[in-house]
Amino acid sequence: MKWDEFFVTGDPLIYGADVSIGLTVIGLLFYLTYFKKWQWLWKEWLTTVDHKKLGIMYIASAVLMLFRGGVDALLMRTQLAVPDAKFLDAQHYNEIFTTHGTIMIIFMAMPFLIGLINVVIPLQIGARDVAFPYLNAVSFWTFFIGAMLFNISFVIGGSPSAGWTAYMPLAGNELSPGPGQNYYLLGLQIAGIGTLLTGINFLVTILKMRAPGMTLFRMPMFTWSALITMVIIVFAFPILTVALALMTFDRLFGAHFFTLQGAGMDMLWANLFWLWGHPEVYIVILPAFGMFSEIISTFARKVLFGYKAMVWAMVLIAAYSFLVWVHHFFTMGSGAAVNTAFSISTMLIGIPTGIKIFNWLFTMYKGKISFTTPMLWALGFIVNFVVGGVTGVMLAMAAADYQYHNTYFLVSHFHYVLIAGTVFGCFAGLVFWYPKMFGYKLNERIGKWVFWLFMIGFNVCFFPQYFLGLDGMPRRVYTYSAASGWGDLNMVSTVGAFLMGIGFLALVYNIYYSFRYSERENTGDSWGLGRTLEWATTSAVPPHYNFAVTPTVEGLDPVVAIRNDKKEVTPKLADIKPIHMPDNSGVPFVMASFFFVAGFGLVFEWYWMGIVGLIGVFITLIIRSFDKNEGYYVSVDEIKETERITV
Ligand code: HEM
Ligand SMILES: [Cu+2]
Repeated sequence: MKWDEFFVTGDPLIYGADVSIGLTVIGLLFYLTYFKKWQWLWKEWLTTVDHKKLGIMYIASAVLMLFRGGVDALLMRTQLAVPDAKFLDAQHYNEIFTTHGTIMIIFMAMPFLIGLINVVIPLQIGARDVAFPYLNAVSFWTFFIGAMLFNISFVIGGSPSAGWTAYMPLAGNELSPGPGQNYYLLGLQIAGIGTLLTGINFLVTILKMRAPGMTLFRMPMFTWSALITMVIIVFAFPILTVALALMTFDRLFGAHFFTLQGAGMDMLWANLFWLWGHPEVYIVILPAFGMFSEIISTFARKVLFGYKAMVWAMVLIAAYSFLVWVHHFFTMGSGAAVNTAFSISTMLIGIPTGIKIFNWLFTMYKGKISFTTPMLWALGFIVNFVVGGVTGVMLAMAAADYQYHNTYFLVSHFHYVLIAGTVFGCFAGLVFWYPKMFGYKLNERIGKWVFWLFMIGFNVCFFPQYFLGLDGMPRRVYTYSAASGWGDLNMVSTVGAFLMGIGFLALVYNIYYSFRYSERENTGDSWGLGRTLEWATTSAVPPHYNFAVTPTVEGLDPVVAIRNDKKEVTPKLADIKPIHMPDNSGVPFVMASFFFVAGFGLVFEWYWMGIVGLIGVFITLIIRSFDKNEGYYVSVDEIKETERITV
């Protein structure tokens, strides 16, 4: 391979990216060295096993990925703003919609939610940490390294361009030669290991580590949503793992699982992909449902309406999510009987989803509502998500789907559910729990600007796309003719997209502004309305052991009971006992780095490098299994010291 094949060349946009990546790296190295931050970085972050810090790193990475995916989106919208535009060529456009979709789902939405789950769930169930803190660090680093591997594709070797769905035979060697598609396979594979481990870890954490008294039906709704999501992950991700491995064999070793020759079956990929892919869309929506439940009941100052119905609705959604995958390819020849069955199963999902919507509405009914930023996101969610859900049911009618399929109508549907559901949820959760993570709130006034810019921008961007779709504009085309008459609505849509971009910048500015100017808090219940245990820690930012004394739970919404009875939250000194905590470890970071080496080697089919990387991974596994370290105890004196400072 020659150097000019190794580095992507020939495009001014890419050279711009090269320069800015170079400058950022130099800037970071300089900052870390000049301010002597290396040791801090290693000790506090790279080797941490604390769920709160890992959560914060997940969220920070997700925001970075939101930026990358967002730039992709704006590039596409710029190209589509006017007919016959020449801003991007067809190949470049294909690459951008592929990386956009993949990054947003796998490296933005999921990590954002998993980050919030990491920060909040152990606190919400009154646990010290997750069941397997070390494994949690492995999860984070494999996700992060997988994301980085995927992300460098656009400057080194070239991006994948077969769509986030990577349909065969398009994604095969003949039609997608070169390293691009390999990046997709290996980036997702490595990150997927992390996700699967997260699934197992939180499943055990939620089932086994709840505070005394917290029965299953006393769990906060966010915890329920996380539990059910983890079950979906544990069943769905192995399918992706296997499918990716098979396609890797096809591309690297000339196997014929999905190829057109050699008795391969291209539709097998489509089935495996969506057998994972549809549950995946529920993996990224259920935690958002959970967060909105908490936020709505908090700011309406009311017990969540229909708690049990909410739980069973999520259980049903999770079960159905494995029974509907064929609705993604009604048009690919399954026949009337199969289509009918999947059409019905898909529509059934609307029932539990509708139940949840009504429960949120009834929770607010006659409530004394505070219109804080998290609550605004929740209200925006309810209105817009219904639009997404209803158009989903329209798509579920197999016969009608022949019209909508692969048009902008579909594009609009899934953005209405993914943005108004998942992204609004992530923003709501971020604002809601920000004081728990950092000890101060995000500025509410700027926060409301973010909400309105983003909400209005979102509707301006995506609502016209329903009509473009009905008018026949196909998705994944890089341009269209003036004669099509699609120019005006496309221009409107692009304006909306840039409004959302401004909304995102306002969010980033808010993070900076609040860091500088927000009032620091020392109460554990920052909003004054908290209901669940994370608001019962004595300080705004919980110490690494979370609770000085493990709380006992007597019903739903324990913090409301504490507030109403004016009970003392401060732990009684006599109850404090030494606390067992795990030690930090650098092994997960090193293991993930070896995964990167292995992945990079396989992407370029440099097998020696792949083998070196995998041997490295294996050695880190061995090292870990001989590690006799059993953690340490936080002494009673130290706990007293910490609690006195923060109370
Ligand atoms: C009321 C519930 C829903 C129904 C009935 C529904 C139905 C459908 C149908 C039938 C399709 C395929 C249409 C086609 O390709 O022609 C589809 C696509 C899609 N849906 Fe939904 N959906 C629902 C909720 C959701 C949710 C909650 C999410 C994610 C948070 C979601 C994300 C997506 C995505 C990403 C695609 C298309 C992916 C692609 O082809 O690239 N949907 N939906
Ligand atoms: Cu689906």
